Amino acid sequence: MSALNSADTQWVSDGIAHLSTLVDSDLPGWSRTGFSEQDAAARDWIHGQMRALGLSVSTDPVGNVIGRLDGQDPNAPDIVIGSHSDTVPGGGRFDGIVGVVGALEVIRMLQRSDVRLRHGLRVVDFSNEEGNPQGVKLVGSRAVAGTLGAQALGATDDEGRTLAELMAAGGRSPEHVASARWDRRDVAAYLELHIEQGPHLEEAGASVGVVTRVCGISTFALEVQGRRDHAGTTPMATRADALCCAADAVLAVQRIGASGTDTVGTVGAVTTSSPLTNTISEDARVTGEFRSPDERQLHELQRALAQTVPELDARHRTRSELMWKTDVPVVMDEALSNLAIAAATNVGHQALRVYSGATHDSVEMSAMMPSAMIFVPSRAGRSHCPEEWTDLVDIGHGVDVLAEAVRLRDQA
Ligand code: HGY
Ligand code: MN
Ligand code: MN
Ligand code: MN
Repeated sequence: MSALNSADTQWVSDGIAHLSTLVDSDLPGWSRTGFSEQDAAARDWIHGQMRALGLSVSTDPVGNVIGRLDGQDPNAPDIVIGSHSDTVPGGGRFDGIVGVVGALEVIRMLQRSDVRLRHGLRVVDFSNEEGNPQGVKLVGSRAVAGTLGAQALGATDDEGRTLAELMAAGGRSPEHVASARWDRRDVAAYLELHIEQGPHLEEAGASVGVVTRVCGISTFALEVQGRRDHAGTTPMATRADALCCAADAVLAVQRIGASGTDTVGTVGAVTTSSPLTNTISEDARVTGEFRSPDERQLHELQRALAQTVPELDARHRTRSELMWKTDVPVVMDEALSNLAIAAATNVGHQALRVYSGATHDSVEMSAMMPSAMIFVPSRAGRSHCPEEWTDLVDIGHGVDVLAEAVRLRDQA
């Protein structure tokens, strides 16, 4: 049994509801993209909530909002909890947000229960976990881990705007990214509460999950070079139609993504510089990704697409170039995950071990300290869409487990 009283689910619900009003009404769903004015407003609100809870609060140069509750032992490294409050465009109300508001409620539970931790406790709302038009994910947690370098800050979108320019336009100071980096000697363990965003907990009837590993992601861009010709006069048998080659590549990604265990393949966009019906497309760009919880399988998927592209070029008389960026799967810390499972037991839940098909800030935190994740179910396994939903009672269970895991880790 835990020494902590249960989460105040009404307060958590009110917090989630308030954040769902800080969105871009021009976009569908609940949209609060990184470095937008809505993102800044949400981070200001979270900064204020942390201050109201008596935490020492700072917002770093990339927009991470960090609150800290002193521990009894000033020499003990901090325990870290948190997630992200930004969303994908057209996203939902719970992805990341449950972990941020839930972490604030953990502070309130400790205060209500008059429990004083030995370790300091940091609560973090990581900046821009979801990525941006420049294609860089986990921006805030990478800055904290020291892996947000010049190449990432210089990444450009289709109009040539860099990530650093996007950040500066959002009121951040990318030129000071180095000062966002934490010293790993100051932190002891990271615990993140997050919605599963998949179907496994709901299918198993489990109220709580503990994550074994976070999927690896291989992101690709396929540049296809065809030949510009007249659409009316060029025989079908002699064309070098870049868009037709791209279309075959899209279907190949779907086929290859379905070829392994727990593997997925997704195309985000197909673009061409000549979107004309009276001219055969001379170029096409296909962007997408493969994911797998298993690194060997992830490389298998990459190899399969790399082998398919020359066949497509032969069929369409095109020339293609395939470029990759791969983040390998990350295994969550075994001891901390076992502690999270014990915490779930203490508060009356049997946690199910599941892998995460989504990536998370815990990937970057894993490079700095032992990290573990607690999942709560997603209705119909849906996320990154307006239909994203998690019942408040499940969110409350997740917060109870997170709080108890903090208490257990503090005593470890
Ligand atoms: O892509 C992801 O899995 C994360 O939600 N950004
Ligand atoms: Mn998320
Ligand atoms: Mn997400
Ligand atoms: Mn994520």
